[in-house]
Amino acid sequence: MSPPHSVSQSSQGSVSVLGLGLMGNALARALIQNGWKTSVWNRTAAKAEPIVHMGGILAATPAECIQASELTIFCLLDQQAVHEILGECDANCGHGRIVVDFTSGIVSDNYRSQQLAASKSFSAYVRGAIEAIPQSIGLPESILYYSGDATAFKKAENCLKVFGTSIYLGSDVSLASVQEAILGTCFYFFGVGFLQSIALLKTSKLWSSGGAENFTTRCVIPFLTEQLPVAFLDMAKEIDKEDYATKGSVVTVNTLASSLRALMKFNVDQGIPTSAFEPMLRLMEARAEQGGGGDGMASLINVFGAN
Ligand code: FVH
Repeated sequence: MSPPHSVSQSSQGSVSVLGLGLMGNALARALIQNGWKTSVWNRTAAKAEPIVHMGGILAATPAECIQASELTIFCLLDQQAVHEILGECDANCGHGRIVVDFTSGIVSDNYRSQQLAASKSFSAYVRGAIEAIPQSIGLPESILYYSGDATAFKKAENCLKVFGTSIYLGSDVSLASVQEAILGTCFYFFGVGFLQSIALLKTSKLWSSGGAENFTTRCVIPFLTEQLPVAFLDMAKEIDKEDYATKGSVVTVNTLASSLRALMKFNVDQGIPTSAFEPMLRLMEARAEQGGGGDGMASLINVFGAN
């Protein structure tokens, strides 16, 4: 019996995926479903079984996987894994091939990976950053940022578009990592705020009316999509202008700190820990110590020392 999407049905070129964790798996699936002849390698070979069942070709070693295609995709846990794999390849392994690396890492890791890829004869190293969850790979809402050699990105773009919407940031290979870190920072802080609010909901008399999903749909999503964008855009404009004077129309840091303390008290009263609030309170106190208690919330940017 043929697998649902057999390799013989491949209508596009060939591509290799190294790393079949949650995200690598989603990438390999999208490639196979879009007709790409897909070779795969994973340290734990058993994880490749569903992909092989769909028509993926299992390589025995990273080098064998890389050499099966002109385009290599890395989607590994961390840059150390990328360095280990590239380090073990022979000097000609990547000859004329492009590598697109979706593995998270810091700026210096990317330069190291770029260097290592060049030393293994890859023609270019492109860094990709995925702003999506594995389940949304393949949808246009899935945004993927790229940085590195522009010609290589152009060549790979026809393949990369199967993952979602591609945005090229520029030739410095680290730009996609920076973008990933910036949006990741937003995600984790929104995440903690969301979970804190649901914890509060669960202790309250509102909890009976339909659970977290209902509350999220009715209240949290409209708040995030309709109210927060206005407030955040206003703050962004103030940061660009470096003008934080409230002119009587914007709430001050001192007032916000007072509201925040009241909110913390409310949470404590409901039996919910408030450690997640403390960094924000410390920022406000530090701004007040700088003499900026009468400025707007955007002025807290000065406390980060990112001027
Ligand atoms: N999942 C997501 O939503 C996020 C979206 C934003 C970007 N991240 C980054 O993508 C990289 C991969 O993430 P993942 O979700 O696929 O991660 P895991 O499911 O944990 O899979 C990790 C794979 O890496 C392999 N691996 C780990 N260490 C090594 C090593 N030393 N040598 C070779 N392979 C290694 C691991 O293999 P195995 O454990 O199955 O044998 C998995 O294939 C990541 O950078 C995110 O930050 C995803």
